[in-house]
Amino acid sequence: MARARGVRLLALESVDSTNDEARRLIETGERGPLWVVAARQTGGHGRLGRQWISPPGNLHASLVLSDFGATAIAPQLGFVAGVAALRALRATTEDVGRFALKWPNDLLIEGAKLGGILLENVSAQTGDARAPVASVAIIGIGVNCAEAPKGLPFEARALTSVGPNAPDAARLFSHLSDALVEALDLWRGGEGFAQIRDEWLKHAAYLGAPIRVELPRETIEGRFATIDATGRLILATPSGERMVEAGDVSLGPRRIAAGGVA
Ligand code: BT5
Repeated sequence: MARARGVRLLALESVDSTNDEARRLIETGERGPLWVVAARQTGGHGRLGRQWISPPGNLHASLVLSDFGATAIAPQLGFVAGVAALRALRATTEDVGRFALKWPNDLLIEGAKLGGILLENVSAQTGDARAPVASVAIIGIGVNCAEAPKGLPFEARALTSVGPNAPDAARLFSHLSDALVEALDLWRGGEGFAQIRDEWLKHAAYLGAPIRVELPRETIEGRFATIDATGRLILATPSGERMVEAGDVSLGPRRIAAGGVA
């Protein structure tokens, strides 16, 4: 289906990062829709330049997408991708309850990190004097199909933990690429974000629960109330609602141990 819609595929054995390769292609004129997929990455990364451990057998894929709508709504694409990834995981594992989406960009399996989404935007020349610059999105998706790293500060898990019928990276990708076309159709350049948001919230980890959000300069605690019409996290705190654009979420308030904060 994705191919029928004109989505092309560049499949690589190894690359530093599919997002970085996508960026280089955009810089030389690529406008998508194009998937860049690699069997392994040597310099995969997450948000804020964090490392993304990318052993062979896992899924590493980035979609180059332009003409999706106004630049301001580009952050919504992370939620579109999350919904698509969740649909693909459920379809390929016939599993209904194990997977969850963790704000803003994590894929969870039974609470452990299974994958992540890295959304980046590149300003590109259009060659049109009336609108010379356009935003091209790179939607990067990594899923631990075969192997998950150990020794992280939180638990990571691989899809193989669902059993012998777990999809390999190729099968998951074929569902994911179709699911993303469908989710983009539902989103309709932002007009359908309410439906994407509803579906995202249906599978949201920690919704209604006490959480802790680490921001660059502070950590805030409160109840995860919802996400708003633009995808910001709304935290209910004793001093009122806080809207958070980006941060790292973990469950529960910091435990207060005798004698101080644990
Ligand atoms: C993410 O970042 O979760 C987004 C990851 C996106 C990866 C894809 S793969 C295809 C494309 N090309 C790229 O170069 N990137 C994208 P963030 O929320 O910042 O989480 C990063 C953190 O997750 C790291 O600091 C580690 O703690 C942890 N981590 C690293 N590798 C992991 C893995 N394979 N599985 C689970 N957690 C991992």
